[in-house]
Amino acid sequence: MDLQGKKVLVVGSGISGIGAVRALEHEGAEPILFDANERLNVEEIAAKLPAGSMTRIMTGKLPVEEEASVELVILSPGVPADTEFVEAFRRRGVKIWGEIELAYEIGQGRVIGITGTNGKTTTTTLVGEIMAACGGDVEVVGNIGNPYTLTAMDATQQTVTVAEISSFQLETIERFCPDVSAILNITPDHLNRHHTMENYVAAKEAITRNQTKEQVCVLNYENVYTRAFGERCNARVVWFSSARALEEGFYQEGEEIFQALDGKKTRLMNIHEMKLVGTCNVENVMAAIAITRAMGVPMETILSVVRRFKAVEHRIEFVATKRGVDYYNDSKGTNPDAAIQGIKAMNKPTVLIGGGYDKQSEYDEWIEAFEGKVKCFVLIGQTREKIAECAAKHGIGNVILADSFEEALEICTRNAVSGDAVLLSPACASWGMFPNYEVRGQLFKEYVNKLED
Ligand code: UMA
Repeated sequence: MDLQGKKVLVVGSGISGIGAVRALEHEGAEPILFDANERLNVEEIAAKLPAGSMTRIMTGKLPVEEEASVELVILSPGVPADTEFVEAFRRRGVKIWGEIELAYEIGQGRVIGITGTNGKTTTTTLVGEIMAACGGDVEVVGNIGNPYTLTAMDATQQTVTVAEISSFQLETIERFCPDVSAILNITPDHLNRHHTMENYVAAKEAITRNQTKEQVCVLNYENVYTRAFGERCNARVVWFSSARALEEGFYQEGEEIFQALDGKKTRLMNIHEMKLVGTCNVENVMAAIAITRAMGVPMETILSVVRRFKAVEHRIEFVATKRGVDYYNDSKGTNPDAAIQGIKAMNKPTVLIGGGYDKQSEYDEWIEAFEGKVKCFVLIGQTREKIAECAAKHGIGNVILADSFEEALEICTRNAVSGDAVLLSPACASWGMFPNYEVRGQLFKEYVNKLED
C-alpha cells in the first residue's frame, strides 16, 4: 500500500504506537496518534516522537470530524479489535491493521514468526542468537518488547527479522507471511480478550494464514491444539516432540535430542549440554533448532549457540541466596501453564507469590502441580480471592492475602527459613499493579538483592 500522504490513525501511545508513528512518518504518511486514556500527558507522548514530528496527538475521545478523514487504522496490540470504536471504521471500509502488519508492509528480507502461549521469548531470543551467529543484519522484534515497525523502516533484502508474535498481534494481520513460523504450544490464556478458547486458538493459527507449502511451520506434536492443527496447516509442517520418537522431525528420547530426516536418525546433543533446565526449555530448544535449520543454518552453528545460551530474564531466573533461602524470579509466569513450569522446577519447600490481573484463567491445574512443595502461598492483586478459594478447594493451607507487593515480599522473608525457596511465579499478568511483568520482576530482584546475607 502506498502510504504517502495517507491519513492514518494510530491507536495506543505505548511502544507499538510510537514505533508505528515513526515508521509512518518515514513513509510519508500523515499519522494522528490517539490514546483513549485521557489522563495521559500529551507533552510526554510528544517527547517520544522525533524532533520536528508533525504528528498530532489526541487523548480521551477522538473528535468526529477526525474520524471521518481517517483512511487507515493501526492498532496497538493492547487495543481489542472488536470494540465499537474499531467496528465503526470497519463498517466504513477503512482497513484495520495491527502494528505487525504495518511493519511487514514496510519491511523487506526474510521473516521468522514465533508464537505460542509459553516459551515464545526464550525461543525467539535463542533463534535471534543463532541467526546472528551466521552474521548479517538480524533484528529480534515484536512482543519481546522491541516494536517491529522501528526496524522494518531500515530493513533490506538481506535482513532477517525474528519476531515474537502474540495472539493480540495476530488478530490484526492481513498479508503478514513469515518464511518460517512456529506455534510452540497453546493452552488457555487471554480469554478475557479473545472471549473463547476457539478464538484464541484461531488467533494463534493465523500466523500461518498466508503461508504455502513452500514455507515451513514448526509445531509441537505433544500439544493437543498444535497436533490437530498440523493436519490442516497451509505450510510444510516440521514437528518436534519431548515425549516420543518421531518418524520425521526433532525429538527428545531419554536425555538426548535427535533429528529424524528421510528415514535416518541422527543424535544431536545431550540435554545436559544445555544451560537451560526443564522440559519446556528442551521443547524451546528443539523448536529453535527446527526453525533455524529451515532457515538453512548449519547444524554445527546451531548446536554451538544452543550450548552456550543462558535463560532469559524473569523466566525461572535465580536471583540470590539470602540467609540460606534461594530466591527465584519467574515474573514471566503470567498464566497458569507457565507457572506450572515454575513450581515444577523447584526442589525445596517453597514460599510462592501468586496472583495479579484477572484474565479469567482457571487455577486448578497450577495448584495441583504444587505437589506438597508450597509451604506458604502469598496472594496479591485482583485474582487473590479467586486463587485463595481454589487453593482451599485443593486443601492448600497457609494462604496469606497481601494488600501490596511490598507486603507480599515481607511475608515471604518472614516465612522462609534456611533451605527453602521463595518463588515469584504469579500465574497472572502484572497489569493493574505494574505496567508490565518486567517491572514486577525487577522490583522483586531489587528487594531480594537488598536483603541481608
Ligand atoms: N489503549 C487505547 N485504547 C484501548 C486500549 C489501550 O488507547 O482500547 C492505549 C493505552 O491507554 C496505552 C496504550 O494503548 O497508552 C498501550 O498500548 P499496548 O497495550 O499495545 O502497549 P505497548 O506499549 O504498545 O506494548 C505492546 C505489547 N503489549 C500488549 O500486548 C498488552 C507488548 O507486549 C509488546 O512488547 C509491545 O507492544 C511491542 O510489540 C507485552 C505483553 O504483555 C510484553 N504482551 C502480552 C503477553 O506477552 O502475554 C500479549
